[in-house]
Amino acid sequence: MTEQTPWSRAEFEQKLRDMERFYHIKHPYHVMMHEGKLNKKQIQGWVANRYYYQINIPLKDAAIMANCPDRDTRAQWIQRIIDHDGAPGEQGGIEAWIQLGEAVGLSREEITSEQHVLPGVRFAVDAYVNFARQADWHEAASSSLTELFAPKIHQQRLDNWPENYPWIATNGLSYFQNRLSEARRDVEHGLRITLDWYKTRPQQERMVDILKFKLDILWTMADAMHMAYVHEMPPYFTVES
Ligand code: AHQ
Repeated sequence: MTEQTPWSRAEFEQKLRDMERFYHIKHPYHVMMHEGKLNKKQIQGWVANRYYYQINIPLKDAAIMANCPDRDTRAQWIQRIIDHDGAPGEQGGIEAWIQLGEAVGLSREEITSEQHVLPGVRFAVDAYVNFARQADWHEAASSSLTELFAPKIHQQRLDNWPENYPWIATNGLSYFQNRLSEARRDVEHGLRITLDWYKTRPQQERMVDILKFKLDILWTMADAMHMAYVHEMPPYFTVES
């Protein structure tokens, strides 16, 4: 069978943007969050579990850099680590996430202990970090492109949390505010790497599969939280303690 002709650069980008239909903004947990239907425990559970995702992003990005021989790419990619870990003496995204945790009523120790992290969340996040460690660096870089769709979900939280969750101190929302610009900048770089790298049609189709893998990670994290905090069926809920 003859190989299909590659998509043009514009067609390829559109194929990636069409994957938005699978983004976790559509997950019932995030729909309930958007509609103001989550209670304090469910919000706290989400923040405590997403902490594990946030502290693993710098490890994921460092894995990409460790596999990347291109100095210019590394010089730009390192900003992602700085955004999360913070420049020396500055608060970074992880610290801002802990601030969000305190704003929703969790203690710093409760967040950083990872005591609330659900197995399903841990497995999904670890799958992302392990993919970044083992995959070609271009593929690992491309997998960050779920952030094509992130500004919308961050803006949603900024727009409706103050009204839907007035009990959350607004200084906790600074993480989402910062990600608006950081995500847009990261996507510009990640998209350029991606559109330049995948040339043949099979390679382009592979990239769509990689993006779906990352979308699966985000959806699975929300699934674990939905089972535990909405259906009140956390792991081993049927086992007598
Ligand atoms: O806060 C998020 C973040 O720092 C990142 C890094 C990026 C990546 O490298 O995969 N993806 C990402 C995302 C963050 N927040 C998620 C949200 O819904 O709050 C969205 C998520 C993403 O779309 O991948």
